[in-house]
Amino acid sequence: MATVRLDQKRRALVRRIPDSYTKALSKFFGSGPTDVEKAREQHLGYIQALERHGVTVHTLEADENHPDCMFVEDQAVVIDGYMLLPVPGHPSRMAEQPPIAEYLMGALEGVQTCDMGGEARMDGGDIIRLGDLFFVGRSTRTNDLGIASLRGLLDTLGYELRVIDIPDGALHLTSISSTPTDSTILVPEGFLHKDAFGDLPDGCEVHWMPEEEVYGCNTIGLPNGKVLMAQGYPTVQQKLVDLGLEVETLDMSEIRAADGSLTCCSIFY
Ligand code: CIR
Repeated sequence: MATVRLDQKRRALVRRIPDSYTKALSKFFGSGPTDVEKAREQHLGYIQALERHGVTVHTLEADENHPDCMFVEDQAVVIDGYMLLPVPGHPSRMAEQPPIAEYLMGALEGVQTCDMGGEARMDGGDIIRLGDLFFVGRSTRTNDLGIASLRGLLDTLGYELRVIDIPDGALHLTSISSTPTDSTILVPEGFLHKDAFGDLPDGCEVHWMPEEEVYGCNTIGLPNGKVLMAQGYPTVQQKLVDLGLEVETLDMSEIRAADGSLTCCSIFY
């Protein structure tokens, strides 16, 4: 999850892939997963990579009634000891949340939870964090009422929130960007205006990548200069190396086939 700072990335929650995964939603990167066993192998590789880099991973059981249940990022937003439970933006994904919320409430001692209500909608995949600055995508999954809920929480915490309109060709803000460090945004050409992120704090920078490497722009930055990214995006990989980061690449083909990126598969808490 992209809503904790790098130094807070010690524990992550993931969820197993159900047999029904071949029915997962897919409209952007992929035309739907076809090989559930391969997806599970790739998911295991992802978990092992997190563990190798010192992250303690807890795995929830799959839910056969919810083909997209492994994309836990969308279901809970953890920020500095608070947890916002969004109403997910796609009707088929609404009932995925209870076991995730229950686990996080148990694991996060004293966590303050905020529920979303009424017509507010949000997928956690529409949020990225750059240090103390937050960005949210206004997308087919996240509406203005959802954004207002998030803003309420961030106002309480004293953090700024900026809204970015997600173009038709993308699912979430995290589908087209990430913050591999607390001062770096990666984003592909061709999706957002050059000034979409506004003026950034001193020392922070947006790095524009080739449009065809959009999927590679979703990365997971970890403490001690480590970063995970998908295999097959050489310009993004070289950029990360040039930034002094130690890159590990993962085969994500069957996750991508369901429009899932790396960050979608975990919640850091
Ligand atoms: C969906 O369409 O909801 C899933 N197939 C993919 C969700 C990806 N999640 C994310 O970008 N945070």
